[in-house]
Amino acid sequence: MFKKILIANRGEIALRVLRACQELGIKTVAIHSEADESAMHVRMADESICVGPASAQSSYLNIPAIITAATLTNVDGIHPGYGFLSENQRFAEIIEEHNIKFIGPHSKHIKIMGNKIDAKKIMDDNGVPTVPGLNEVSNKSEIEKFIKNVELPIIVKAASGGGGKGMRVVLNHEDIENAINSAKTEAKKSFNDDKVYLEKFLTTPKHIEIQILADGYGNVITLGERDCSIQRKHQKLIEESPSEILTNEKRKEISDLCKKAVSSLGYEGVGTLEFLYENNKFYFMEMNTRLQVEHPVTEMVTGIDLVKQQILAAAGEKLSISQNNITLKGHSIECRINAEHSETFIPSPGKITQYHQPGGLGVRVDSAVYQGYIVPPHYDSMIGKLITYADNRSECIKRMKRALEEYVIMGINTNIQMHQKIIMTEEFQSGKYDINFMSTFN
Ligand code: MV4
Repeated sequence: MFKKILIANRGEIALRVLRACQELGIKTVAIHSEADESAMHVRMADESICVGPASAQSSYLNIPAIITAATLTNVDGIHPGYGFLSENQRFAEIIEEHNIKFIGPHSKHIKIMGNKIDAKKIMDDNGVPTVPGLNEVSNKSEIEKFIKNVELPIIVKAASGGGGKGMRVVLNHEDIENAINSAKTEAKKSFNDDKVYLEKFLTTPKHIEIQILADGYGNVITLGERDCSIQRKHQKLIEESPSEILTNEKRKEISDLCKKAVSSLGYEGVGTLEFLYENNKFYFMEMNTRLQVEHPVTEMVTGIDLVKQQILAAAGEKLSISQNNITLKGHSIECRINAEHSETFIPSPGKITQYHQPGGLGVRVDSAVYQGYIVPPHYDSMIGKLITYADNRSECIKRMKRALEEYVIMGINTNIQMHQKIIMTEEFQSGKYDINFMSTFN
């Protein structure tokens, strides 16, 4: 088992990992930027070390500084959290080269899934249904054939993409060439890789993802799904588990396919397979090789501590849970609390002058902020996650409504009111919303 882990992250996820380590009896090292000297993750860790100036590029993304910190503090593991270096193949490799365990999958699996074309090929080869697509866009007649087959609209995506960058929806024939070229230019600029591919554009899908957990002995389990369809500009806002619209048969069918594919890959650790879901069919899009922001809703309905399991698997332990032990019980919803203006969605950093967080049965707040804390302008605007749990969905929504009403954050703008409005809409209440929900919401 690990003796000491360095947490290469900040904010609520650094605390989440810290807490798992404390329960496992593992010492912790926090890294921080000059702007985060008084951050909660620094205060809660056993040791802390400054890795650079405020900008993420010179601190939380500064690989040499982080490796130096890890060497100086003599850690035997590094947890990357999400974002930052969590899906950086080179980071994982360098860590291993220093005889430190990267708490995540093998770097080769980060690499494969980092290329969305390769990821789709691998999943397709292993029986997972994928979005119909075309991977070679240099041949005009091949493109014509593809469109004839799937019909417009189509979407152009960057092979190294994610987060909506390098994506173009094509509605009309005459726009295809321009869309491919401008997607290529944007992809080159953003990812230094201008490779793009085409997919049939699904117009009203849900975004549903499957959580998996694997050890180094070929054991893989699935922990149900999360419905993440409430998103804006490719930022998720609300996630829930289970999805209201899935039957047990559909859930088991897709879970079994994911399990088989992940197992034949030899993948280790936690992972998420992202799907579009339309007309009762799943279409694989990409796989995330990290712990995700929305993991708590899965923890609430399975009763499993995903971060502890992730650390245990990375330590080389056999999975202590079998698929038979997994049952989805009750319902959980997560609202991402962002420091931003309610109308413009512009980030709203600054001092939190008053802070009261909700509590009570079935209410969980994963956050690293406190009264008097100054939200720095240098990083993501998410300042916390409000998660509720109840026996069923309708009770869970009522609990979320109550918890949002109880939440007091003064001094900065937040999206708490927006969440209150969203969860009271007929569409959200029915559970039948799709990825277009936010484009018509105001
Ligand atoms: C799609 C899609 C529909 N059809 N792919 C991929 C990355 C993720 N952040 C959004 N992605 C989408 N991929 C196919 N084949 C719909 C989305 C999508 C979306 C696309 C354009 C504009 C806004 C969107 C919001 C959510 C999802």
